[in-house]
Amino acid sequence: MATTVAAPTTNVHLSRWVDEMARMCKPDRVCWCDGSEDERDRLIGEAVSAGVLTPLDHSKRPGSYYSRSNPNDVARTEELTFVCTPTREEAGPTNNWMAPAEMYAKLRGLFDGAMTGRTMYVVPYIMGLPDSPFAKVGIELTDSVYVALNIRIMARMGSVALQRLGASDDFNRGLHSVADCDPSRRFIVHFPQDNTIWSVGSGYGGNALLNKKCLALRMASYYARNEGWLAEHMLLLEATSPEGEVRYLSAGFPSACGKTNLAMLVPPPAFDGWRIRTLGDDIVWLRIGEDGRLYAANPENGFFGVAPGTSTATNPNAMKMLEHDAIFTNVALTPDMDVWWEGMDGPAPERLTDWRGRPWQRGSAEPAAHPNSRFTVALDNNPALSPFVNDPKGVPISAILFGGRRSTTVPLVLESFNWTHGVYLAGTMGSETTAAKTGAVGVLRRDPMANLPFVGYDMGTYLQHWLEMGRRIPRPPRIFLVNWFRRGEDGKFLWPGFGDNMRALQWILDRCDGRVGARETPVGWTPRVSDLDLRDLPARPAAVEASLRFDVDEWREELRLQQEWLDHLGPTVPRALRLQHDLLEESLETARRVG
Ligand code: OXD
Ligand code: MN
Repeated sequence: MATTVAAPTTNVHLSRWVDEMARMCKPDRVCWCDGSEDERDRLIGEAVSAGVLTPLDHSKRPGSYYSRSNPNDVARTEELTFVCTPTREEAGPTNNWMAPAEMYAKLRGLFDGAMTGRTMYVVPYIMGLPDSPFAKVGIELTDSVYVALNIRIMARMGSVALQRLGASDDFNRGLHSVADCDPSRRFIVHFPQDNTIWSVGSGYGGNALLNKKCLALRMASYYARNEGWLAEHMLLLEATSPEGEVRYLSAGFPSACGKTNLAMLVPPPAFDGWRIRTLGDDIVWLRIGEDGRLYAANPENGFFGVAPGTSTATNPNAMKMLEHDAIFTNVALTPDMDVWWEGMDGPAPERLTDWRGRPWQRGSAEPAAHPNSRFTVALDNNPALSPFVNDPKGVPISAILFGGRRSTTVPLVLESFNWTHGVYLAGTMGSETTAAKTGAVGVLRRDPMANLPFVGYDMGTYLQHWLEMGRRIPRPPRIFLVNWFRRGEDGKFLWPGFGDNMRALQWILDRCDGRVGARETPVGWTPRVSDLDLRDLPARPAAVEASLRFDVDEWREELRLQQEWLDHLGPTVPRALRLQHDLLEESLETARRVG
């Protein structure tokens, strides 16, 4: 039976629930987290003694630690993630579903005694700013000190959350146990009606930091629909022109498709005077402001980013923010206790310890860092953080970008004709899968708004909600598709990407202000080569031309796949999107006939 340390709260709803969960999980100890610096040091001490964290060389990376996970537990497991609404229809065809009572019974069996011999950490946190009326309070009970330390970075954690909660019963009840980390007993389960999340059998961030994907996206999207706002899988950035004009963009890309890099973009030398600052790299909550514009806020307090591919060339701001107080998970270790990953600056060291703890030599066929290895750092570490990240009402956005990994078909940038067309393009968007989820990599799958794994209710209803939001926003942002990943016939990327994406951002911002031309294609507006500022671009003009190309035959096939996708989503797909599909099909047929 747990020895419960006196709860630092008079909130009876909270203390009763913690007692009830402790009776089921039977930890040896219950530890209430207050978020203080002393506590951080104590938890790190516990994690180091338990071998969960290894200190890096603090003369090279002060305050930074290394963690290696169970090799069976390195990514989100979508096939084991459930939304348990009272009816299957409410969860829809894109979520796994089980009746809530049946799922609770199954999970109670797995949680029963799961924390014996362990500590249950009570981790109170706030998603959003503590003084924002829109913030949500959650409490995660976890037997993982790694999870407690990561939430401490990713959210406002500790007493601040208990203060905000007061005596209220309105908090997300998160229960998490790594248990025996067996994939056959792994479940990540959302009960939206109960504001409850239970996750068992995994310590991986996306499965176990319940504040992030589970609360701030799946549960939040469910509440957002009822309350008239949007919870989206998007980065948020601020662009300041040489003339001092400040504009904000949000962008939805699937996991491991460059959100962190775009959010931290450093413009190329030809864009002297432009400045990009970051507000977030993964989640935004969008609300209609009093002035009729759409306002975006990042509810997180940190970055949980993909390490491989991050370098001074691709993301200098990220490299700077990783210099201190970071947790690295499943990267490789150098002999002098520093970190390394594929794509980092310079050649690979001669010898490393790989992410599984095995000796590794340069030239080895296997990567030294896991492709989904991660870093966790506070927002404040970012040298180019926008101060408006702390504005509780958020920032007004001029444009929303959506993008996936598409080797063919989708041009570098495509502006939608209007909101409904934008919702169609985003709602039928496809992307080639990455290592951020378990399963095959490089398979084309439809990923509406890059939010497929994170919409906590029926997808057709979600698309209807997007359409309705458009009607309600008096001054809506424009919607664009972008694709940095199109390849030429030689298989090489046509567009250099990274800092040079500034060229596409500038066109997007100029389009919002009606300052630049475009070419109308049957599926949207694209820039002509002459509409882009290509000074000093390290790419051949022919490659740029090819990256912008619209191809009737590719789009006919795309429309066919989009139709299949809408059919798969079923009867709740809004009629306006069906009609939009037919209109695009007709326009393509005309284009094909006319040539
Ligand atoms: C993430 C993800 O970790 O999308 O952000 O998987
Ligand atoms: Mn993500």
